[in-house]
Amino acid sequence: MGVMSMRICLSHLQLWQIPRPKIHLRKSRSSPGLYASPSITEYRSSCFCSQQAQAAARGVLQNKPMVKEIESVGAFQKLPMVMPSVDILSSALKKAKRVSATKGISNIAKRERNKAAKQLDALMKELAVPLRDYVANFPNRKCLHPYERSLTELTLGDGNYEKVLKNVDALRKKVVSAGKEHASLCAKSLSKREAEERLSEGLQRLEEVFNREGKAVDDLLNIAKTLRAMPVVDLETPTLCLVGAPNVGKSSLVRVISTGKPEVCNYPFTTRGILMGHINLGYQNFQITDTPGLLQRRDEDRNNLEKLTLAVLTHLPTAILFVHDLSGECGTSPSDQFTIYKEIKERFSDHIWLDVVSKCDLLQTSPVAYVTEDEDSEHLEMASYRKMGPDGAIRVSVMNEEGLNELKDRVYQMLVGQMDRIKSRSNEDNAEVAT
Ligand SMILES: Nc1nc2c(ncn2[C@@H]2O[C@H](COP(=O)(O)OP(=O)(O)OP(=O)(O)O)[C@@H](O)[C@H]2O)c(=O)[nH]1
Ligand SMILES: [Mg+2]
Repeated sequence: MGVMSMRICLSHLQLWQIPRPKIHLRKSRSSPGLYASPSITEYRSSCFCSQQAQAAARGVLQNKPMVKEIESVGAFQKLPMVMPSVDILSSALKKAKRVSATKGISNIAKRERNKAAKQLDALMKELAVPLRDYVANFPNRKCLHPYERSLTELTLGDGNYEKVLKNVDALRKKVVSAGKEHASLCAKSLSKREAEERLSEGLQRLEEVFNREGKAVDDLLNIAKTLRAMPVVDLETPTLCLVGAPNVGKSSLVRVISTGKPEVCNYPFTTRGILMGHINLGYQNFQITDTPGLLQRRDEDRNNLEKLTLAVLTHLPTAILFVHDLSGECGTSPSDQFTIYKEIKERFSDHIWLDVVSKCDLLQTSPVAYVTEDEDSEHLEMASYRKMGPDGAIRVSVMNEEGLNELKDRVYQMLVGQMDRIKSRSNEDNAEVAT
């Protein structure tokens, strides 16, 4: 298919970003349906019986996987809907207060203590059951696809996911214990008045417990919201990932090779998250991701934005479009970009790869030399890199449109190559299953 005849349209963009105060970021429309992945492995059945739920809950809390390792993504889109703690409490109180005494008890004191015990029991269950279900139905982080596991760590902080689930379960236990204690006191009341007083004490105590520690539920609600907003990626769809130092022109190229409109600005780390786009080429679907820039430094010193880029490259089968800016404009010297490039290339040597020298409108005479560059360097590879980029790199400019058609052609070839890899991998998997 000729590139000119291709209809490249980014029909959907999803962006997850680490917030930076004061800077307005455009967020594109989302339509998660477009990403429905046929390959998503169910990690839990839609109907969870109570025993299964409890077993799974124990698994989460003891950090033990209850099911086999999940090899696909999409878990965040299946997280249970969590109700705000105030809503759980007010709905539970309403339901509990509607509970009446068992029919046929004629003794007033007996009837009253029966009603009081039943109301407290109902309140305890109305509060505890949703908490138990949340703990059971949030997946064990160890069962997540490694990409989603990394996102959880980078977004929520290490261990916070489990910590919040533990707090929710601790609240559930306190509710159950307080509920049982007060229901049993009610059942022992000797008069109508005593039963009424014990009921009121019990309701108050359960309310206090829930109000004091209900924040755990709200924390869980926020976790679910954050995770659900993460970009959805389909592992069976070929994906192109733009990588390079900050400010080299990655997002500008995404805007050119698709109709996606990530923000472009002349400062580093404009892109603050993984932007996932969807490209339609004729009848074929491809994905494109724009990532935050990488600096030349050790992994331990990298910020979460850089870690996010590395998580994509490590865990998703993407083709890489590595962008080099030799113009001196981006703020990272060519020699530093060379070091980053060598490191990333070595680490991800098995990925389908294309090098692009960007902003070539600024390179028409000769590349701008950095004062820090050693012009007499004997390092030939480096010297050649400074002028031309890596061997085989194509030169492009979004300003004067130089090289863009070749770029689109090459991107298409890469994505088709990626598609072949996905197919042959899935054939191998099928063959393995058959033997
Ligand atoms: N002259 C020229 N400027 C360009 C070209 N491509 C991008 N730029 C400029 O370079 C700057 C950075 O572009 P972005 O596309 O935001 O770069 P990025 O790599 O996505 O940056 P981060 O998201 O911060 O890592 C912007 O000011 C662009 O206008 C080009 O081909 N020629
Ligand atoms: Mg960008």
